[in-house]
Amino acid sequence: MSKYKWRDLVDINSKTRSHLSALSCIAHIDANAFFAQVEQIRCHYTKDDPVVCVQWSSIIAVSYAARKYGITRMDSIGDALKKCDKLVPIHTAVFRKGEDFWQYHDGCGSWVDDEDKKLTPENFKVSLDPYRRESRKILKVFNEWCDVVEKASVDEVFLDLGRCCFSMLMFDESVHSFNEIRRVFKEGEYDLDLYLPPVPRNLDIQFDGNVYNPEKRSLFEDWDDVIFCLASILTNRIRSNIEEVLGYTTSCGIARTKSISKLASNFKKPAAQTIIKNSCIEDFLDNEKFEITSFWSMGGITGQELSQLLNLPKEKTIKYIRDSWPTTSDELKGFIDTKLREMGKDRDKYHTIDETQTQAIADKLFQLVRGEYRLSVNAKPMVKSMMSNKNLRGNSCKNFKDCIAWLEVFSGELDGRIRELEQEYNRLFIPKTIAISVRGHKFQKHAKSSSLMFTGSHIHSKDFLEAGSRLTQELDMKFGKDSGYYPLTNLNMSISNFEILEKGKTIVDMFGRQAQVTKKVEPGNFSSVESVTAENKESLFLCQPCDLSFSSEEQLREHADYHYALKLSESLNGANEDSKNLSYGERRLLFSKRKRPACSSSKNDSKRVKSTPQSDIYKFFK
Ligand code: DCP
Ligand code: CA
Repeated sequence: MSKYKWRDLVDINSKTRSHLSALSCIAHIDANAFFAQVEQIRCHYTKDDPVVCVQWSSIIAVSYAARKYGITRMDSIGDALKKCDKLVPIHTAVFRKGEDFWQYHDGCGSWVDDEDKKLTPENFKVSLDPYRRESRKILKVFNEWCDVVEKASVDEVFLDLGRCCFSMLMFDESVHSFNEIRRVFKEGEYDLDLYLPPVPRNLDIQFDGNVYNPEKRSLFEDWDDVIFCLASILTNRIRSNIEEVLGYTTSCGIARTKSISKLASNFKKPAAQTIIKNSCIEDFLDNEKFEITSFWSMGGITGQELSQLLNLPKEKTIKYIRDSWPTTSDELKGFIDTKLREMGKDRDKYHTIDETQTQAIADKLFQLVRGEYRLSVNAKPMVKSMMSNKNLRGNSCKNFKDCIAWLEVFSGELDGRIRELEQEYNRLFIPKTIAISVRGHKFQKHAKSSSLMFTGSHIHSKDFLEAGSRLTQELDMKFGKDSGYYPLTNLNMSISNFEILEKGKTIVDMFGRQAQVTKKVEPGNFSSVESVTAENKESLFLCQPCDLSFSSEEQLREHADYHYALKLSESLNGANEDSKNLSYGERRLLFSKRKRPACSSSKNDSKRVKSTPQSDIYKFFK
């Protein structure tokens, strides 16, 4: 018999609960040497050409071909050229002081002898726009394959593969080994609290990638391994798709939590995937020289302070924590509380830990060291503000006129980033506030902000430039004569307080509570905007077929899960004409003679709903 229950399996099909299921399955996928790959592909080099991406004289990304020469990000471009004379350095795109657009200047850079071809920070500003563009293209491919994707940074994502694996296990006709569990599920002969049947022998599926398995455990001990195997097949397809369409290689980790999958994707690079079976988590954490500080979020000062507080040894800290506090996180919390109390006044030197957080810290640590720290895969929060910033060197900003030349650059960059957001979300983004901040050469800071006014349907770089120049002039008049002001050492422009206007017709509030959303509006006619504030937003969480409203997005999503489960059940058992899970089109297709009014509300039992099979729509849904 399996050690997992039907509930564990059914839960991985839920968008909200999958990460909490004992059968959860998460992938972390990270592009290899990302900026270097972008430049390699843009300039038509091959993967064997030792490309490095350069910013001024620093290397910011090293292709795997260049890594073979021992080149790292720590090397200056001069040092790297000494290690490999065939090196292909490519500078990032740059804005020129006084221009509001970025450009590549291929063949130019600090390593070129010709003085006219050097790109200097005095006259240029780096643009990362090309990498964000490529990142968006990659993200689009992920979204085509998986409906729970979190963009973790410019070149990495987490995927919650629960739903995809569930559907491969139950419905994928190219997978043959699971007839029995499919039959039981299809006929509804299961109880959520019962254990799953044993995994069939002689499975006809194989892991794609490297299964981390130093102890030579059986590959398919239980259903978790089956799920991970299906996941590995899927991520291999997704990654191949990205490589075919866009050219980028990636590395992938598959495990039951985000933190373990991230360690796994980093384990073997480039173009590889590593699977950490649940039974191998401790082997992986203990044998591969990971420390508590290896976990994302534990790398900085938090990890250091915790190491001191818990008197951790120099090595094998993960195992040490697991063995020292073996049963519950309460023991760990007790230990931390006692230590903090004992420390008395000295406690102030711990910046990241105070007694209100010890429960949360203890829980997190206790779970992390066991590969049980379960975070959900979430869409990234909406940006709340944007900044274009320049650290200024020497005399590159010695008067008001120079400031305006940099403001041109900032306006162009912010304009480009607003356009990016608009494309990504198919909305109009209108920042309502603009701020300018400066740092003089004696490092005093001054800032000024105002509301942003503009005419026309879109906000443009000239609007940023106008408003920014006004603020900069005010600062100049007030402080410009001070001895510590010019030349400035930093200047930046930021925009915030976005109003987000819908262009399309969808009424779904895609941003949750994070931003103010304004419904349907014609560009140019902002006065008739209907604002949806937190108070009246409740009506947005509406299930139209049921005519039920919910007080939170979370509740609505759970309700949607119920619909999904019902739909799945009906797809297997046949649907009633009054099913609220059929769209108008599906209903017409299946029951075309009579029309029905919108469904009435019914009691929803979270268990399987019995429905009289009226029409076998199994095939239809598939
Ligand atoms: N980056 C940067 N400066 C840093 C770290 C990263 O400019 N100190 C940029 C360049 C990288 C990109 O971010 O290409 C992604 O960072 P990663 O840490 O993922 O590194 P790479 O993708 O370059 O390499 P790897 O294959 O090891 O992931
Ligand atoms: Ca990377």
